[in-house]
Amino acid sequence: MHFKIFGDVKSGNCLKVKWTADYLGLTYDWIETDVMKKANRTQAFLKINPAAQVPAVQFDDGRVLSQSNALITYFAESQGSNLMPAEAWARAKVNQWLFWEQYSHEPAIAVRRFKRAYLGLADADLDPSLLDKGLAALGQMEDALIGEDFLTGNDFTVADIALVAYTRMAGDGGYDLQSFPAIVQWIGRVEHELGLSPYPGYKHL
Ligand SMILES: N[C@@H](CCC(=O)N[C@@H](CS)C(=O)NCC(=O)O)C(=O)O
Repeated sequence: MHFKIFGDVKSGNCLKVKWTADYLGLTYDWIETDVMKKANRTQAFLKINPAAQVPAVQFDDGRVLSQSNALITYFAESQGSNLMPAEAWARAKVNQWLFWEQYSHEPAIAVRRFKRAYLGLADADLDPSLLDKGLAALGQMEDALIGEDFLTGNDFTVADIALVAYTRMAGDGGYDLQSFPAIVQWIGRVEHELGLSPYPGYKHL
């Protein structure tokens, strides 16, 4: 299969898709779509994704799929990869993390990062609930990772890819990862699996 990924390199949601495709050895063209420059609002892009969001993937046969976690799950399943386990309970536990990421993690950690790093807002001008919600999410991850290699146990899955995307960037959002040692070690393991260098911080992207 061959496809185009419309993505913004600053976006964890987009990088999840790139990393999964790279891990699986898929071939694609990356179409940089800078949301700060409103490249997601052009008529051409809105025909691809009327929701005006990246990531979006257009396959060579014209089919389009969006939503980062739907994309990484599709890539894994279509390739028969253990990144999405076949056994029902194991799949359910991966899905548990994927749904949780989109409701309880990304809306706090990614949003606080975006407001601080890209909109340049001061901490005093940010909704305090973003910090509380993000810290609660990190606390849940820390508890789950103590004594475990990966989020669902011994196996590396799309749950780890989805969660590492914004967790490794959490410092940009003003979250101190040093308070979460099991997360820090897990980030290193996931970066190793994906062949990534440590995240340099948004200023060095
Ligand atoms: N739930 C979506 C979220 C996608 C999303 O929020 N994309 C952002 C970049 S990270 C975007 O395109 N923002 C532009 C906009 O909404 O105008 C996913 O996981 O793919």
